[in-house]
Amino acid sequence: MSSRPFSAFKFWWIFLFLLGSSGTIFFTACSSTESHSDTSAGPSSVSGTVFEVPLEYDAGENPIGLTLGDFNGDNKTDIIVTSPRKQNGITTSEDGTLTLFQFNSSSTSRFPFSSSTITPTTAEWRQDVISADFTGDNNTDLMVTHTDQDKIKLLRNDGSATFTDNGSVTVGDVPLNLVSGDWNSDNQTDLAVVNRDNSSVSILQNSNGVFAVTQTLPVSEKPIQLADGDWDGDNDTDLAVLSRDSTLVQIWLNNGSGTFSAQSTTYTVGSLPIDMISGDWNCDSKLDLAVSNSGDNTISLIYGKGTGDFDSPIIISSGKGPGTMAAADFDNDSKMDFVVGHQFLVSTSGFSLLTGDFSLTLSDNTSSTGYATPVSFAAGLAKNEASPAELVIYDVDNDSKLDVLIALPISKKLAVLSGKQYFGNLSCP
Ligand SMILES: [Ca+2]
Ligand SMILES: [Ca+2]
Ligand SMILES: [Ca+2]
Ligand SMILES: [Ca+2]
Repeated sequence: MSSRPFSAFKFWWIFLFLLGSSGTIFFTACSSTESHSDTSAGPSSVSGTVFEVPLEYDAGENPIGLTLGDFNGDNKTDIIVTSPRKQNGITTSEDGTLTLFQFNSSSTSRFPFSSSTITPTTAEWRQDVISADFTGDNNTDLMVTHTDQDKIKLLRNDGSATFTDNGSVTVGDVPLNLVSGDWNSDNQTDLAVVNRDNSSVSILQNSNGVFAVTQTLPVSEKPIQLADGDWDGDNDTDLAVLSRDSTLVQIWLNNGSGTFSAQSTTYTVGSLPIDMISGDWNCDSKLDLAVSNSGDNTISLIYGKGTGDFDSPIIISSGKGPGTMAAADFDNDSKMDFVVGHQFLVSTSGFSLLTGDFSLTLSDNTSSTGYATPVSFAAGLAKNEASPAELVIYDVDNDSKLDVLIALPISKKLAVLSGKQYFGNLSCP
């Protein structure tokens, strides 16, 4: 265990700001002491013509993670929000509560879901959560990181969105981020997890729902995010690793049987990178990468050549403090657009408050970078509490317009922003 296992990005804890003579104490939450822009201007408050005013739903004590899946077998997508920590005054305690938003076919709401709380048998710090059928029974299970114990845990779904503990596997030091994929093409869903504090990635293979570490990749300093995709077009799934302190993306290619080898070329991103996603930004059938750089308010776009090599990163501007990001083609020009969550401190008259917003960056063929200036929107109703921890683009209300789901830990809400303008696509045509 690290002596400071909880200081990673997305690790929310209480933070207090003492106000001079008034003696008032303001509490807010912070994901990292070192990654926030400071500004005197507050967040955007306009939804305008692009999104409806946010709808908000209670989502646990400290909602920071979102995962989508059909958890009750009705072929409709449900939403799970994870709350790793409870915040009581200036202390925090392990939580691990999951809030299930189950699709309700009889609802005519813009958010046709019914919520319920899934409380763990034992309170656990579940930092990251992903969903897939890990046991081969066609039910969508959950895999969580039990970060303070250096473990990952399978929560097995019985098919009715009831989850039972199916055992843990020890991985590296401070596991932060999970991805799943079939590394060895045996039709069982395998895992990779990034371990921040011993700078490694654990590769785990699945045998009928039982996971074992089969390889440990030594990676650059302080890895925080993983992305997967077939970078070299040989029909097996490869990995990319984002390391915060070295500001590097490293590429690891799969030999086809689930053993990964590092490519010698690495890609330098901006300062204090937070998130990395993969997708085909220019719809040329070659997978690309994007990294949010919170320290310099930019996004690095790294276009794939389809050979396992990538072009030198192209930098586009973002709003203040870019963090969580997602991509979709909102305006149907076969170029992916980016939705980015921003976190930043606002400092006025003696105190600072962590706040945020989100932005939409549309593709623009007339721009030298291929992208227009980002447009910012409020992420929640209480604008000084609306600091996005994670966001997902999805057509929540099934009107073919892309919507945005945002986890807001300070306000303890799931925000839903229904799209008004763009009939988009989540992927290339
Ligand atoms: Ca490959
Ligand atoms: Ca591409
Ligand atoms: Ca577009
Ligand atoms: Ca919609």
